[in-house]
Amino acid sequence: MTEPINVDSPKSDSSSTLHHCGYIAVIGRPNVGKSTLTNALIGAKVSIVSRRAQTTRHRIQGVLTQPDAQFIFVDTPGFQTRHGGAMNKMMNRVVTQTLAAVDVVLFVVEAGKWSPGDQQLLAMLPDPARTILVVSKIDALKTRNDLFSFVSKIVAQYPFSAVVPVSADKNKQLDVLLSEVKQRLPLNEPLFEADTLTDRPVRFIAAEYIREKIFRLVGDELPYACTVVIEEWEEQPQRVNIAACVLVERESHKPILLGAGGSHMKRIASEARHEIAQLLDRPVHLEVYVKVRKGWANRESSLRELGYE
Ligand SMILES: Nc1nc2c(ncn2[C@@H]2O[C@H](COP(=O)(O)OP(=O)(O)OP(=O)(O)O)[C@@H](O)[C@H]2O)c(=O)[nH]1
Ligand SMILES: [Mg+2]
Repeated sequence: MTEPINVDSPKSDSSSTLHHCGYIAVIGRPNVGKSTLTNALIGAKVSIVSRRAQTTRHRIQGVLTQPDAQFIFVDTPGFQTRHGGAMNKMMNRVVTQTLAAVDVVLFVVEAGKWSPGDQQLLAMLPDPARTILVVSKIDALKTRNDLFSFVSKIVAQYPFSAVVPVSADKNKQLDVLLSEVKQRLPLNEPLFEADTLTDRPVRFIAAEYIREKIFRLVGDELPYACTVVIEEWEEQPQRVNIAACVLVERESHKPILLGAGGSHMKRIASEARHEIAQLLDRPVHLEVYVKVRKGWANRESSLRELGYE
């Protein structure tokens, strides 16, 4: 399938000499590929990715600027209702607030994998005229034959204004998606400088890169018990010195995160340092400590203090 399935596409763009600019929410249940898609659309890694559900915890804007349009994608945490707790409530709140505040909504579902979580989100979608169904990970499908029936069942329940199957990994159909989005963006002057990639400061992205390595390299529940705080950031002409602290919830988490002889933590720090150096385009000295802060994820007040919304 190479063409988008247009249910009710707007007329061809007669205002192409005018400038489009607006906010586009990227929403979906956990793990459907929202952050991978956001990064692929803007061509930079502003949002971290892992094979675990609920990797993204914040609203993160990724900005793409073209001569006649500025796309401000808003990556969001995966919406879920299975687990309670202050952190999950906060993450879901980010999704509902984002939905109410954007010009276009990309509802991302994984090709061939419809679940009750998708069904719940479908019921929360706003105005169909500004909502696009994005079917992700089409490269992972064994056969494309099932895609049409998968999509038919979804569009029977909600009148999406367009349907675009994509592969963010293989860069498939992202240009088609951008063109569908652009037609739905309001006419506005750009809000960001042309070279801006995100609304988040580099310190935030650096802390996220460290958290990503924890999500990728440490098993089980531990990643969910961790958050990363940048404690020092010293810019020197030749390099940047960074000290970061990983907060864990219990004393027993510490040795698991460190690994035998500190081996886990060495690998986490080394992979993160490499990636932060690429981001800053300068050598980086990175030290990572581990501290216990009991119940940091279960109190609204400590979440806010740690930079969660
Ligand atoms: N085959 C394939 N895998 C993908 C694609 N996009 C994402 N993935 C994989 O899907 C998993 C989840 O990707 P994320 O981008 O972190 O998903 P997410 O929706 O942001 O997840 P949360 O933030 O946890 O809600 C990772 O293992 C990705 O590598 C794709 O286009 N093709
Ligand atoms: Mg994500």
